[in-house]
Amino acid sequence: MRQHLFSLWLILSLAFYKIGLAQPTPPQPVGPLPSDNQLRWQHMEYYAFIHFSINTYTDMAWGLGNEDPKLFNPTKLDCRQWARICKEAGMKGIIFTAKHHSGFCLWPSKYTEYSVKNVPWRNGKADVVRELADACKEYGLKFGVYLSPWDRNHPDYGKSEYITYFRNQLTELLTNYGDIFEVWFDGANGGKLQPKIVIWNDGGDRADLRWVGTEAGYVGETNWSLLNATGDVPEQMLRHGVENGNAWVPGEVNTSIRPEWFYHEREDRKVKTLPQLMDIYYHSIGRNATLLLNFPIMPNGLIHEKDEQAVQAFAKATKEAFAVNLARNTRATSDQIRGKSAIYAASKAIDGDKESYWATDDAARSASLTLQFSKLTAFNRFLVQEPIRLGQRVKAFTVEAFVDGNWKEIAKETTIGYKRILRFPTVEATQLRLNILDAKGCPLISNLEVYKAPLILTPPIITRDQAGDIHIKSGDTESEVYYTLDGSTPTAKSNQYTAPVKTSPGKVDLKAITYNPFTKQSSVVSDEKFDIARSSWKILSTEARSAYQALDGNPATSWHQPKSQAMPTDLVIDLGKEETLTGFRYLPAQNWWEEGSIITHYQFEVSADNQTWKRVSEGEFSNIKNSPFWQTKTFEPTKARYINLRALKNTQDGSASGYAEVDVITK
Ligand code: FUL
Repeated sequence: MRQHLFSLWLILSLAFYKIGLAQPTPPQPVGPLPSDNQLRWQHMEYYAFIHFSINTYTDMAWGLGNEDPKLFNPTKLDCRQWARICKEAGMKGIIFTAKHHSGFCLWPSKYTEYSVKNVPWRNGKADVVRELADACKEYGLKFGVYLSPWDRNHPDYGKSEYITYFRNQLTELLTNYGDIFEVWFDGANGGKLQPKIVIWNDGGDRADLRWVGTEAGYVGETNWSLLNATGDVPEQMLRHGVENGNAWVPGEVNTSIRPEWFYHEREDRKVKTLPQLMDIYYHSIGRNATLLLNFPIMPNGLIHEKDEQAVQAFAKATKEAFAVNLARNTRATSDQIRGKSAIYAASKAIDGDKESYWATDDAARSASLTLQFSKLTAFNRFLVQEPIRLGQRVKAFTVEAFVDGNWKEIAKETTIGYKRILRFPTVEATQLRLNILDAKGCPLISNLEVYKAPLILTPPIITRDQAGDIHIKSGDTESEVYYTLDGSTPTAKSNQYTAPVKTSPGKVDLKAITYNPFTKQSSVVSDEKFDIARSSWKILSTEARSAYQALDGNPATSWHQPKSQAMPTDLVIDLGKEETLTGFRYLPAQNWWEEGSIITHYQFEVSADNQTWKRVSEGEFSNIKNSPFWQTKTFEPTKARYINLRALKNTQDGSASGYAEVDVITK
């Protein structure tokens, strides 16, 4: 059969050659190239992470490995609920924490006693990995596993025997649960492989995709799917890839729908808002990466309804944003067409067929393509794709709109890759032009789309300064801000924010919205609960005025301990009067890598007289390096006037710990 096709091709080519209609040769790939598995994975675009383990029951970010298995008791476990939510949200698969750092296995592994087989729940007969694999099959989702190399329970961890244990576990997961599309080997605590690089195919001996160096939900605007896949990869390279890298290692953006990966009731008010999720979408899928969005499972075994609502709203909004492709009815032209052949015409970029593409001659490194609208058209989104099976090529491009008889630049960008989506203020134009300014080979474009997405108002940001005054910042210049202090939902009839709100020194619950008076549109509600004001607090352990940046309510400003100071370091504060304390909160310096580091291990002490101290809490701020968010620690109610947050260890030995904010929780 093959031979016949070949002969047919030969005869036809010769015939065309004779009559002068020879087709140009197809463009040569510009390597490195993705494998079929990597292409399949890239097309998935959006899939879920699920974090659930023994530490769900101890309210911790990382289990210690000594938690009693009896705690594991998901009385309402329903993996079909998880799968339904993911499916309805448009996700293509689920990756599950089969074993997190505690070492507790959610399947009855033959190789350890620390698993679901030793819990009273369901008489030790449960296998959560199985239930989820089955639910995924039922809902047509792909299934993947997270298997932590770091194991805080296993006595052999760190010894060579552990490798056998780990291999055995991996074999169990990869042989007993059907098709697995991705395996996550987390790099925490120096897991033996490259940090966060995941391997996902059936026999690959190298990493197939990469962590993007942050858990905050974005990858760099410049994002090459290439890396030099040897040795340690610095964070900057994870964020941007490497233009001339020697391997195809595309980025995967992983982030949680709440601040942390595991469920904490206190985060029920911190589920990401629609504008936050939309930003994540444009900063991941819109920047040549995939999006792995996490749901924490509650102790009862279910996804919280607020998380479900958030992900549904997100699905609805992306559907609305990309509902009508305005490029479809345009005329696409270019004066640079490979061999002047119809096969590579500009129209191939808007024909809806992702296999066909507009191509230029081999020598070209820059080229332009114009879309002509049939009438004046308003738009604010531009989507562009390269046929990456022939390599990622484009290094620089601009987008222009033809407005009132002139070309106006609306975007100037770098890489494209599998998919790039640009957001810009709405323009009204009769034409749009894509100018590729530089590329690693002749430019090829497989798809162009243009949209007018509905505007979504950004909710305001609420902070409270040391004096106790509340500041509210609108997310939108044309909009007004309204707020309430009585717990009710704000509307355009509530108090309008014009200047900082003076409050009494006690606790405050402030809710606010952004409101656009022209469109009468409101944002979702921002809700901040503040503890007592810090107006009479005094820092005793240092004379430095700048230390008060840790109390100024502004997460962007921070104070670092002096570099010369040896660990442990103290931050002693006089609260001004006796309070009944039930916990404390620490927000690490947000730019910590610039000036020093942040605390990973702490002690918290309280005193009535600044003489005799009592330790009320000590431990670790797990995962703080990758997720530098608010850390909350609670303890038995204690009366005290003085507090000391002592840093025992930080992210980088020998460097100064940084504090963006320190706060207390009172009864
Ligand atoms: C991190 C882990 O330490 C977190 O707990 C979480 O699993 C995240 C996805 O990766 O490195």
